[in-house]
Amino acid sequence: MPRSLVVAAAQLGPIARDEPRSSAVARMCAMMRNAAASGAELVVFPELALTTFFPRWFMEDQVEIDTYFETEMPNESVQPLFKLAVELKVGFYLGYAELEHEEGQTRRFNTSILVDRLGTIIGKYRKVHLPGHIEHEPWRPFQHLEKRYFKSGNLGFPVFDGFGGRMGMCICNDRRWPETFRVMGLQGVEMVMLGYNTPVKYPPAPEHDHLQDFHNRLVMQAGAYQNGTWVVGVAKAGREEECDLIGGSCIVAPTGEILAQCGTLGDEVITHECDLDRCREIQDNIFNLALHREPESYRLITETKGVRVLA
Ligand code: CDV
Repeated sequence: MPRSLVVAAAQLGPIARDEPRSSAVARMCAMMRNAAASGAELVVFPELALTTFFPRWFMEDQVEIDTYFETEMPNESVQPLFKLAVELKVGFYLGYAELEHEEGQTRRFNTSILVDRLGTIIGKYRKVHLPGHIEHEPWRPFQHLEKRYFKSGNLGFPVFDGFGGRMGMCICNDRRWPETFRVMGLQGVEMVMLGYNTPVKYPPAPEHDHLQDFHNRLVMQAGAYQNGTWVVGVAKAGREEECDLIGGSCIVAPTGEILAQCGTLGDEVITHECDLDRCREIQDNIFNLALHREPESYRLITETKGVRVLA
């Protein structure tokens, strides 16, 4: 008997700056219904799915900044999504901005949660790789201030038992780093869910703008294959407040093949029946980590942050 999991990638089109959370949640509920009608047991939504991608604006007023954050989860705004999930018996991955009071400090993270089919939060991840800059850089056509508004995640890359398999999460820029997938691969991950907001334009290197979709697929397919895991990557797409975001949400097999992909830049649901046992094809063979890895030769990876010329 294959260990089958029908997963849905629920891509969101743009969310306006003044669009209330109730509207974003209603759009996600509609997609969840659609996914459930196609047999989905798990729905993956994008990064920062409740609001517009606010790090594109420089803000100094902390009260204004905090309007984009959630102080508890679930809360009143997202309650309809949790309620519907229980009704439909569908789990979900959701990205949001988290404001947390911990150890006497207020901290802000770019977070995702995994909710099971009973509406219980069974996993939390906080984005580790924060792209962009801290200060206002007026030369840019739009800002990318994740380093200003968030702290780097303090939970590592945990993997959770759920949906009949080993489930992992990461967020947007994390997918570009092989370390992200390998740390989860070393915990036997079988499905990595990730949401992203990726502008078509990358102002520091505009010569790469035409490669954005290619790089998106490249890193997700490599992460899947090199760790023998399913990858479900989900965009917030389209023209959001004058900023074009790529789409290309997709479901990638452990072989690195894309088996389903969105074709629009709007709200769109795709599904695929994933056999989690297919991870064995890769994890027991070409990437049998226990058999073939040579960690002694990789010590530099954890000893050094930047480039160190050895000789
Ligand atoms: N939200 C992101 O993390 N976006 C980055 C962009 C800025 C390069 C990404 O890696 O897609």
